Amino acid sequence: SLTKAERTTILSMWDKISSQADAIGTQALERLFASYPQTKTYFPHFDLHPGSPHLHMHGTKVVAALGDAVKSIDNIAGALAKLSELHAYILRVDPVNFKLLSHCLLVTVASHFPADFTADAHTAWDKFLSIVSSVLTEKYR
Ligand code: HNI
Repeated sequence: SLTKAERTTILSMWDKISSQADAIGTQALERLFASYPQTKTYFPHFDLHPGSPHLHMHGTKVVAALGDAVKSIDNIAGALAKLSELHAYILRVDPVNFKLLSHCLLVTVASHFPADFTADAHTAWDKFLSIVSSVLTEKYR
């Protein structure tokens, strides 16, 4: 679980990230679909071209959900319970894909805020995203 210092790092960077939620979410998805094209199979109903309205809408939703987790950093499982059911029972996303999206989110945040993205910040975000991913995939087990 996250240390107190890691929680502080995440909370302190969140304001900046959420002020660019649309750009960060959209770019993370663009990276996901460009780098790992197999992930596109979950979105047959979306226009996945870079900058498409679907990418903007979905990217904003994903970052908003991360914001829910940040706001309930001591109870991420509770904050994301409904999303966990959605991904497990309805969307049936293979858990490997969460590592891929987490990586793309990490790279996107790093590229937007290079000065904030110290080694410690990298560790904190990596842990945070892996907790979010385990919450969203725990219903599979
Ligand atoms: Ni995910 C829908 C958040 C990982 C495929 N996803 C959502 C929604 C949110 C969300 C929020 C919108 C729910 C709603 O409308 O009620 N997804 C997240 C988060 C992560 C994540 C926070 C991990 C950090 N999702 C993934 C991954 C995949 C994925 C790894 C597959 C590659 N998600 C989907 C699909 C939908 C979805 C598919 C439905 C899209 C739609 O609107 O039809």
